[in-house]
Amino acid sequence: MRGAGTRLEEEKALKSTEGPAYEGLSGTLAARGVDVDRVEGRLRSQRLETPSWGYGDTGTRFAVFPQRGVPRDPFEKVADAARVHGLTGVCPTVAVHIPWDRVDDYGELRGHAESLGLRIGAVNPNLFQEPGYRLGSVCHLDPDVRREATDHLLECVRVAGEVGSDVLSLWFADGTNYAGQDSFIERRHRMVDCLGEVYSAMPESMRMLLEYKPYEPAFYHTDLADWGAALTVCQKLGDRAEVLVDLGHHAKEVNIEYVVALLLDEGRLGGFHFNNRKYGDDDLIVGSVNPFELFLIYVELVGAEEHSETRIDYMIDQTHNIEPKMEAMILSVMNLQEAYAKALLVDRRALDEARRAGDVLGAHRTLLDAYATDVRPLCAKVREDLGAAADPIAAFKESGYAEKVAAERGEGAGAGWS
Ligand code: AOS
Ligand code: ZN
Ligand code: ZN
Ligand code: ZN
Repeated sequence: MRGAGTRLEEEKALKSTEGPAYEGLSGTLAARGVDVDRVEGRLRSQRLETPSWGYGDTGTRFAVFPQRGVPRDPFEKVADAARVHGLTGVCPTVAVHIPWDRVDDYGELRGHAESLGLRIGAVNPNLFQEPGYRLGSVCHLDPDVRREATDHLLECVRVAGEVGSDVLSLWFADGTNYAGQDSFIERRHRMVDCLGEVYSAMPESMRMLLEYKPYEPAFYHTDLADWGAALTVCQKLGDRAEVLVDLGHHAKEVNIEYVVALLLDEGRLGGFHFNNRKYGDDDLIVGSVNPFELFLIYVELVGAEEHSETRIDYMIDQTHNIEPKMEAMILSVMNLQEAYAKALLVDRRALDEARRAGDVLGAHRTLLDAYATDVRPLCAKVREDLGAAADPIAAFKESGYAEKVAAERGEGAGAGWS
């Protein structure tokens, strides 16, 4: 029992902004030549967008396990997202999905969000649920189906205007299941035509993000299978079309941090869908399987931040099937804060010197030194400075919010996913 008590106290100290943990860390960092104020400033300016669909009941094709207290409508999803922002301090926007978040009055949804200190972020169309899309949406061989798909995208451009968003975030389930089923190239031309129409309809201030995925739901080929397919379509559309990287959307061996660096260098990295996976597009909590990969992605992002101001939308794309949804979201946000913090601690000068000297392992160890730093007290301090919670999960549990909404909402409703 005594051991457990001590461990709990240690845990508590690590998450507290007072006492030896924070003092010790900031002292050590300062001794290492880190400008702690600057790092904290960067951490305070981090922005992460949470997805409305991550708050509702989702599932796999095998089952959906309903949880008490999940939101019954888009207004309640926004309320949960606002609570996550209140606890973490860095999630001021929530992505919406049409039709799952379709409402009669988008101005009202916007007003509701703003009254809770939140804004609506990316608008995500849905071109994968309707029976008419069996053979594709914007790539379908039938012009009537393509018309319907394009009209839905145009509807989402209008919705974005009404909710005050400037991002249209597109993912297509389009693809084929059998070799020979359709022409790769004709399908690509159909997509470019439809997207060209949508791009022209977007106001100057709006950006289009194109998300790629190698497989699923299509099993033979996907029409935007990888970063190259997405990038070249963006280049055809114009400067305001950029690539979105979802961490679950790569073949197993793909070096995602390299893809990130490459898109940054092309000036076409538009955004992320953060999540984590073990096998497929698992949409698990960010950093739960491969935190080192997440850190390495942030190392590239921090490197680029030094000399460019390009806008990147950092979004979470998760579906929580067995875990409590808000706690899962909060943990993802904390893991993203920690990954960013560690990347900010990389000794860039030492890294550069080691690279120039051809010191392979010196360079590698420079990254390991930053990664091995326990940044939790630093992140807790930053959250507290933002008026959020030093320990957001404990604060969430103590607040009784989950019990309160469970009583109010009862069984809730699905995110729209089935
Ligand atoms: C699907 O696999 C993609 O990750 C989508 O970005 C997303 O999960 C879906 O569009 C929900 O809106
Ligand atoms: Zn995604
Ligand atoms: Zn996905
Ligand atoms: Zn995913």
